[in-house]
Amino acid sequence: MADLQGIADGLIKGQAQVVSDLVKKAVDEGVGPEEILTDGLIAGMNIIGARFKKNEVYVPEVLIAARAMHAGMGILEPLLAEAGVEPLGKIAVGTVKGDLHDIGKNLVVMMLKGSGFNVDDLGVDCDAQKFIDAAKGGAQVIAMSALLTTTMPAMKHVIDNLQSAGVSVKTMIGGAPITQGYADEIRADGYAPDAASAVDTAKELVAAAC
Ligand code: B1M
Repeated sequence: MADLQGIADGLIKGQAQVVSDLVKKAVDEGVGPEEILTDGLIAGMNIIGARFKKNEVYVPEVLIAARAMHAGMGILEPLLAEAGVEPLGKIAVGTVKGDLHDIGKNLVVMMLKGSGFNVDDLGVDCDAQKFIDAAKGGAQVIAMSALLTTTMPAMKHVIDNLQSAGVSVKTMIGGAPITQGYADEIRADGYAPDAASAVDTAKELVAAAC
């Protein structure tokens, strides 16, 4: 029987091999990739996040847990992407300058790919020029992720720079400290609180861009 709690526990303990084996086993048993992601990997990472906040675990433990998360995500990514049929549009996704938190961004990328978008994953620590180049390269939507309150202003910087470069592109933002109010304040075209709703927002923005 699929052991989603075991996946969460393995992630909390930073046991990449255990996580990888249990994710493979759950897939083989026919559990949907989204269920494995939500009830196994994300459930475990949420607990690590809460413990990190209470200083019960520190950066090294969190990093090891993040590696275990990546090990599991590596197995799920092609399965989530399989659902895609023809590209719904082109979207460039990255974390903003100074922000190295890429787990949420990678989830957004996976969900977008899984929903049929052509995704240009720009990675982490992206400066404004990188987003501008992606827009000039044909992305219809620029999607930015930030996890730190200190890196949120970089989103406004990108939007201002896109405008002054005269590039016409839709922008969307997300990440734990981001709100709809902040999106409105910096004139982002869209905001999504999680990776699943990022897909809906991206669809709306692509439709509006056409
Ligand atoms: Co960092 N960190 N971290 N960290 N870290 C947080 C974010 C923090 C809240 C922890 C805390 O204090 N409680 C805190 C930020 C405080 C603040 O600014 N308010 C913090 C800090 C302070 C730091 C450092 C400064 C610590 C230090 O060095 N002293 C440092 C900064 C590094 C840097 O970026 N320059 C740092 C470092 C790290 C690690 C490297 C150790 C590691 C990152 C590993 C990695 O990503 N490869 C790490 C981690 C793992 C976390 C926590 C524990 C977990 C983040 C995570 O991956 N969550 C986090 C605490 C927490 O969140 N409880 C914390 C799971 C992930 C699925 O959620 O990314 O929110 P999230 O993504 C969600 C949504 O936000 C949304 O979709 C996802 C779910 O569906 N979403 C989008 C995200 N992007 C989106 C984009 C969209 C739409 C939706 O559209 C474009």
